Parts: sequence; C-alpha cells; structure tokens
Amino acid sequence: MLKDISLIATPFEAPSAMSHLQALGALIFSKHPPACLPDELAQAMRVHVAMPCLDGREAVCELFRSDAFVTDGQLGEVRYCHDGSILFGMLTIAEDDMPSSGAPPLQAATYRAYSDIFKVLDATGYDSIFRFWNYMAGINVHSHGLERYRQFNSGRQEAFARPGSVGKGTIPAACALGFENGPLTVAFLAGKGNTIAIENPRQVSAYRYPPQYGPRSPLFSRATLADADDAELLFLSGTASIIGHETLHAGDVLKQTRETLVNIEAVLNEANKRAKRSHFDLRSMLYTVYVRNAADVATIREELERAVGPGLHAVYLRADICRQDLLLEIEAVSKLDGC
Ligand code: 3EB
Repeated sequence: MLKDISLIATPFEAPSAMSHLQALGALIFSKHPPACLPDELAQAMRVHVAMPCLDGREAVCELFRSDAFVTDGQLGEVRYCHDGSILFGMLTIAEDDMPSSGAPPLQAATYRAYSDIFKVLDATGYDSIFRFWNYMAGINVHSHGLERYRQFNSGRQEAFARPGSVGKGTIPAACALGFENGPLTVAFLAGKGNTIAIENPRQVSAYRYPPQYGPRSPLFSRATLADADDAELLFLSGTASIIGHETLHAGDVLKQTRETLVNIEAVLNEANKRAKRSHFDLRSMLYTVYVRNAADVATIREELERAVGPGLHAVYLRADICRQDLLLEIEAVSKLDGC
C-alpha cells in the first residue's frame, strides 16, 4: 500500500531512508532533465515536467512510495506502475504526431491521451481515479480560433463522454498548467477503493462554468477524498483566486494568494465533512505552487508561510496558469505520516 508521499530536492537529496519502500511513481520538475538522479528515482516510473524551480533548487520531485511489490506495465503510449491497490501512470504525446483530423492537434492529442488512460484503467481494474496532472506548451496561446487551454478542455470532455469509459465515474481532482516547450504530458493516480469528489461552496463547479470560458467546460472536482487501504488521502486540485466562476484581484498577487488560501481552507472544510477517519487542515498538506511571474515568489511564499506555519512543505515552480489573469495556482496532497 501507499506508505510515503514526499516532495524532495533532487539530485542532492535522496528519498528518506525507508529502504523497504519502492517507488510507485515520481514527477520531476526542473528546467532541464537532471543529469543525475538518486538510484531510487533513476529506477522509478517517472515523468519530467520542464518547469524551473523558483527556490534555487535544480530540481524537485514529488514521489509516491509503496511497501508492496510494484509491477510496471505499458499499454499504447501509457506507462504505469502499480502495487495491487494503487496505480501511477503517465504519457506524453507530441502534437506533431497527431494525424490531421479537423480538430486542433492539442484537442486531438488530449482526446487520445485520456482515451488511452481510460483503457489502462479498464484493463487493470484501477477504476477509482484520484487525480490527473496536465501539462502543455503555450496554454494561453490562441490557435485554430481558440485558446489552447480551451482546446484541451474540448478533448478532455470528449474522452470522458465516451460510452462505457471509466471517465463516467466520479470526476477527479486535477491541475492544468503550461510550460514553454514540451509534449502534452498527463500523469495520474488511481486506486480500487471508494472516492468522493469534493466541491467548493465559494466556487461554481468547474464543469458548470458558463461558456465564456470556452465551448466545453473544464472537467475536474476541487478535491478527491480517496480510500486507499487504511489511509484516507486528500488530493486538492489546482486552486486559484476564483469566486463563483470569476477571477478576483487581477494584477494583485498578494490578494490572489490570500483568496487562494481561503479557497483551500473551504475545500478542506468540505472534505472534513465527508472524511471518516481524518481531519485535514492547512498543516496536513504538501503544496505545489505554480507561479506565473518568477518575481512574485517571495510574496507568495511569505503569505503561505504565515498561513501554514513553520511545518510548511511546499515547492514553487514557474508555470503559466490557465487563465491570463491568474498569477498563481496551488495544489496539495495530504501527508501520509500525519506530521
Ligand atoms: C480553476 O479553478 C483554475 O483544467 O484541470 C485548476 C485546476 C484549474 C485544474 C483543469 C484548471 C484545472 O478553474 C484552473
């Protein structure tokens, strides 16, 4: 079962010494793929996301580890690793490789990516999706008459709507960010236990956003509360300064950070109403902070430190947020060790 979720600096910091654990999967964030990795990461199912770290570290890694025997597999372009109760998977698709179909290449690539992932989940029986990570180049760029994030949303909706797809189940948590260059990159975690989609009473559900945000709405929940063996896990989606469906505090990074934190607390509060064994608060979580303008990182970090306190675990990455007027987005996962 899943025993460790950690955010570590790499290549200099090796994962904490729990030698009986095996890597289930890892996301490595850095401007360039690191030249060397600790052995455990070098052997792990991993995906590199070309986003510079904003805290002086060369690379940071989000690592999921299990105490059970892990097995690798591949189906189509999807590579995955699972331990009997949880599965980590990933794929990358170059838009240039998509056959021309009339749809914008990013939309077609997104449809292909999600369709292939759902095939894996069907074939392996991991049909409770915990969360998706979505990364794409030029997320705010317009092409084919539509912003690329909106093209992505169309492809995602089409894949979830396919008859018989596991995508027909609970809507999972997600994030969607842009980097400068690279293939469409989708990673995911899924399990076999019960999952509950959590929404935020301060926000319109993303899948009900009005058409001003694109012809097809985004498809994610504000958080997934997941049963994974003995643990209750909480995956908090990318959270931003949005009330209702509108961006608040355009141009003001301090106010956007504060609003984002209020939204995070609102989602934690909703999760606590549904949690059976756990209580989540700001201190229970590991944070990934996506920052549009590198110069804003000090302001954001100071505010997060103030809100969370001395135990804060966070990584800060340079990324494009899916709305032009959003300066940051924060996602989080609950700690497993309770400290
Ligand atoms: C928002 O609340 C901000 O398209 O998967 C956050 C998390 C956002 C996930 C996604 C988008 C996504 O609408 C953007």
